[in-house]
Amino acid sequence: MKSLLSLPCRALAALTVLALAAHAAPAIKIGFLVKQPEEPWFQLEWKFADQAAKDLGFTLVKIGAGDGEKVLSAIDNLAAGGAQGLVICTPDTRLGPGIVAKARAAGLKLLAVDDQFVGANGQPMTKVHYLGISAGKIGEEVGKTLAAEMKKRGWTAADTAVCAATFDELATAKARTDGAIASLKAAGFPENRIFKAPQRTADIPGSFDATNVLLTQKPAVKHWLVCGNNDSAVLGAVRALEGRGFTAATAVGVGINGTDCIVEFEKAKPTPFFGSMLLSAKSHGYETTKMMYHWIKDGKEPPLDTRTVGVLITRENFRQVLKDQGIRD
Ligand code: FCA
Repeated sequence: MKSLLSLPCRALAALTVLALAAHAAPAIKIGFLVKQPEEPWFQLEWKFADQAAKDLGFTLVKIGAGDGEKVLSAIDNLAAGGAQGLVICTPDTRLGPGIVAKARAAGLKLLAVDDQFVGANGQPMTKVHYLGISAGKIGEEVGKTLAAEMKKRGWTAADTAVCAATFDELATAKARTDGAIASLKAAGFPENRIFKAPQRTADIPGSFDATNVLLTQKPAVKHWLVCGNNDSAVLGAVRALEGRGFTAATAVGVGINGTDCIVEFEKAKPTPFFGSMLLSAKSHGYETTKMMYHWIKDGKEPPLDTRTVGVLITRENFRQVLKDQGIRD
């Protein structure tokens, strides 16, 4: 169909659009990349980031990237698409220097969430803006809870052992299980009855496999206390324990995240998954993207290092706490 606009008219319209575009502030676009999009924790971070995008009026680009190659190409795509910032939980913290270089070249502001970048010297990259959890303290709370539950049940140290499903290559994960072990020891639990089950992958199958190896090695233990990096770690361990006949009456596990264990709490019959330290997905999703938005829009730089806390949830209180935190209606 022939255009109704005459040529000069069309040229004028195009010029007007150009003039308007030159005056309007560029639309703000922020990427939010996570390492394990299948984990409910990350889905909730995204949900809160979406809420910030809606409230503040920016565009959010959600990207799941499980390896370095995907991360680097995601940064290229974001830059090509006009994004100005990236909030990222990297699949491998040692990619830190590469991500920083790539983001700088692409003109993207960068904020690491959950997992802090690690430099070539193996140390945390403290100059990259970061929001994460107070991992050691939250781990200590896990250990205290386990010690208290053991006492409540009247279990003796001779009959009880600790299974720590560990993922030590990730600093925040190591700090969590180290914290749990430290507070169990401080509560008087014998060190020689604390066993690590090192996970090959930081997910439920990784912990299931690692725990099964430990349970095969320690068939005489009557009661198990379980800690791990996150809910997935404890869920995998709990599934392995159940496979060997352990129940809520003979094993107790406490996770971290509080978001990946809801289905577990909703089961009619209690399982050995006793509780979880609920983290603030809202801070990690809403606040991070809000900080990034103001950094881009107003030049307001976020704090270099922000740490968030956790609160214990169990079958008894999870519904109320999730409601209070705006996670559930
Ligand atoms: C890490 C873990 C996640 C979550 C987050 C806060 O990235 O892998 O499960 O605990 O820290």
